[in-house]
Amino acid sequence: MLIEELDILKNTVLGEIDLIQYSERKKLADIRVRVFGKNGTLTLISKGMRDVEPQDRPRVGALINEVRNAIENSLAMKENQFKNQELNEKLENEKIDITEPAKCQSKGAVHPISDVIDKMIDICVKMGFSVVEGPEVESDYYNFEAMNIPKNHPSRDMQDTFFINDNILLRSQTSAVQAREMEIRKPPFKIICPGKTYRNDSDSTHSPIFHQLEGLVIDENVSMADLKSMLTILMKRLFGEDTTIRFRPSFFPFTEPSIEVDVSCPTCHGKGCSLCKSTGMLELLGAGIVNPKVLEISGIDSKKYRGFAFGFGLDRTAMILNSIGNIKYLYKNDIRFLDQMK
Ligand code: FA5
Repeated sequence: MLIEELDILKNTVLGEIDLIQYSERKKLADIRVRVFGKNGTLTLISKGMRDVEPQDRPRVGALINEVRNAIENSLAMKENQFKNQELNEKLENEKIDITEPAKCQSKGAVHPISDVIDKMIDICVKMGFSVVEGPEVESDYYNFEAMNIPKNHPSRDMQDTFFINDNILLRSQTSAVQAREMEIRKPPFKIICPGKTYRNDSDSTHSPIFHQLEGLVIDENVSMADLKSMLTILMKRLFGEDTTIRFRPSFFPFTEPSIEVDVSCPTCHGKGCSLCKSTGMLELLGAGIVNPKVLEISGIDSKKYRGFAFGFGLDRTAMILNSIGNIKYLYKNDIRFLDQMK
């Protein structure tokens, strides 16, 4: 009876193993549990040995061993076969084509405004300037009053300012650092301050957020000639020796006399276009001899010291250097535009 059972078990299980395909390989583990597990068929048959007549036990025992070995071998062979198949499949899928060209990581580029700031700092530091920073959220005092622009002064209209409250604002000019530095430094000194500035302005050459670079030189004998020659050297180093530069008289309450400086238009190169409003030139900066009143407000002896100051528009400098026709491109974060800056 037991011998018959063992025979049937052996034949059915071996037949089953034989039919298992690679895609069903999990079935091998099921069979192992079903036959050799705690309550597996062969385990239970082995337990039944105690009911076998003693004279039959060696024969039945040998048969149990034979069936166990046959099933074990068949399982092991199939498992081995599937393992090899799995390995081959892996090797096939992970094949590396060493002749395939490498995938290059696309590299970013320095933003045109950061590039201009770096270039300006480099030129100015070589001229002996120190670089300082000032707060973008500024008090009315440093932005206006210390710059000789009292409350209700009409020149405040020229800088349409974002006020946070009556006394706090987003700085409309880096000139705010002038008074801060004059309060803490002893003349003579030369500083520049690059940074963000804010005004309620928007067209092809004006942006509500823009960048300026302030320069301030305080010494005993400084003149308009020093300012003009310093600016000429700076601009020629920046834009090239053959750049057309135009100095015009202007007005700022904190400089007297005051000038504005223009450079040939990046789009039409002086011929006249919509960007430069047909003038052929683009206004780049304001400058002048520091008004003695400003020196006095910040505690500097205006009888002994004089100074000159300038405030570059860095966005327009970037536009000129890269022939950019609209200031908005600098703030759009358009990869196609930024890619051209590499
Ligand atoms: C001033 O801001 C003065 N503080 C400059 C100055 C400093 C004069 C020291 C004398 C002594 P103005 O408002 O003209 O001046 O601005 C200076 C430059 O900033 C402009 O020539 C222009 O290049 C740039 N600029 C002004 N407003 C904007 C704007 N909304 N968007 C982009 N650039 C601007």
